[in-house]
Amino acid sequence: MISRRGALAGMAAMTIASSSSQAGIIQRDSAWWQSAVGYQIYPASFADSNGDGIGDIPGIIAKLDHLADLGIGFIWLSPVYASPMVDNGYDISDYRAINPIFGTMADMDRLITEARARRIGIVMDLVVNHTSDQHPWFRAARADRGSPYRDYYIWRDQPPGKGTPADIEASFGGSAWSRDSKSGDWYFHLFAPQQPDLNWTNPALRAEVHAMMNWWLDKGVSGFRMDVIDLIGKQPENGIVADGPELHRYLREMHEATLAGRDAVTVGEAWSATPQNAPLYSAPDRHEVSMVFQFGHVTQFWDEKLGKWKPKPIDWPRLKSTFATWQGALHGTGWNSLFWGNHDLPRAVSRYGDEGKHRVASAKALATILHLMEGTPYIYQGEEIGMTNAGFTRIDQYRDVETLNFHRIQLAEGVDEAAFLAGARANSRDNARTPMQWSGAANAGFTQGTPWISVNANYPSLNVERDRADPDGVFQLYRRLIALRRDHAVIRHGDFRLLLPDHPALVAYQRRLGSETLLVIANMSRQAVNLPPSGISAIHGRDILTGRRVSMQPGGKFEPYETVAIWL
Ligand code: TEU
Ligand code: CA
Repeated sequence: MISRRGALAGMAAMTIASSSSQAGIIQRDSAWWQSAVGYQIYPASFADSNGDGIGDIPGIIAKLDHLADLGIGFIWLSPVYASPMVDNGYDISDYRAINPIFGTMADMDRLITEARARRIGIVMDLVVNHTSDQHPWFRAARADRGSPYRDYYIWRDQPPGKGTPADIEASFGGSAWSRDSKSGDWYFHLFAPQQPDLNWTNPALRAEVHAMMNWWLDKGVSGFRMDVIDLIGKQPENGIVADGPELHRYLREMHEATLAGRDAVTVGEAWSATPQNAPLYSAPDRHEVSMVFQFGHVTQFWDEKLGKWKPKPIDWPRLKSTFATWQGALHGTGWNSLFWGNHDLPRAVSRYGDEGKHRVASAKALATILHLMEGTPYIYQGEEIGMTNAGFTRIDQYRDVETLNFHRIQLAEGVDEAAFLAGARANSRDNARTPMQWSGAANAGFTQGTPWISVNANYPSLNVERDRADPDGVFQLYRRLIALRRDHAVIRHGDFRLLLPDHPALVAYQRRLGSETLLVIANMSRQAVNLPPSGISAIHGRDILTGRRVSMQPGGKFEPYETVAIWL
């Protein structure tokens, strides 16, 4: 077992990667990605270097010092590959080329090198559930029924209807089967029609994906975030989409062919993951992925019928219980990921905190309760300064294919436009895709040109320059949280006990490892609340994040979003 000042403290991905740690020590001696914090970059919205209004790789390179100061260990880079951009790069037409709007392969190589010089790894987005319909494989597949690439995709000669194969809906609306005008057959796509699904039952396709992954790993990337990886075992003919019977076999085969013997990090996006099956992905001795992104805490507040377009208010006792279940399920059996937001989700502070008067306090409280749990935390760009939802009020402000599709579909089904726009304002993916707010300069310092999507109007007061200058700002708090995780094994590996489970506003838990116990309490509401008479005894000590003295008896008062983290 490693000491409180972990042996790996301060070491970065690259240093450790070169010493290639063994799977056997992962549970207690931290793997580099168990002490590190990830940071997601959505390239189009991060930093524009050439004034075309779209963020790019040179823009990212120019901002690496900001991320190095924050202390992150790796960047999850959303897709920068060649793409017609129907789904902002999640529709790839060449896995080994960079989209010219983002830069060149030389820029990409420079990003890897410059990041490594700052001890930051680059984790690529691996989008292999589907390709773009412009990928040469799909072009060949539609041009010729006899092409070897035909079977890289999923076809049928009957229109969707009653009977077999089962009818399945696409995630972006409409049927998952579209008719190919060239061959006249129907092909399968779980997302947009321009994103045909790959046929993972085909071993040649799987081998191509493995070769491509090795090509990137050999270039020096530190791992992959695997887009909708729980869908690759689908069996449309049997109505099976997520978590298919061959899924884990494919993941083990992929690991064996690409990751084995390398010290990379992998995180599979798995909307279907449950506390029961999540350990199957990340148990170290199964050799599949390091961890999954699971969405229990997100989807539990979606409407049964209208889904994300009719979100429910956050119910903290339910949310706390979900976190506690996941903490327990993966402790010692696998590894968790921790996140509030990403490029598909609303801004954390808008969804779970207070984007108004208590914006800074609630952003800090959210950061604290998330980062002091067990797992690898991920920060979505802008979260480190408490950026808020877009605040769009008209459909023409949106760019996201999912939002635009569902606007059309739901209005046709009779949903009132104001109701849809209210849902989109709360939950559209574009909430997190407005440009990064760097400064109070024009366009928040994101671009010299016209941004591809509007900058949030609050940028003059909410930007990196201002927040970083504030010792009590959001950025400085994130910095401390990241450093604490690196330095304290109890944060990485301690067990988790939820306290005050039924309290409507206080989030309270204990982490314990050996003789060390950390107590975390946060008031996640806009009202002051009192510490209940039982459940937690008197709290005395120095807050590990602010250094202030805390001395409180049961009955003591917590101000809105006040947070305490102390050693017991
Ligand atoms: O997201 C998976 C996915 O299912 C989301 O589209 C999600 O269902 C939706 O936002 C919820 O309403 C991944 C990527 O993160 C996303 O950006 C891509 O659009 C999608 O896969 C297809 O590649
Ligand atoms: Ca640009």
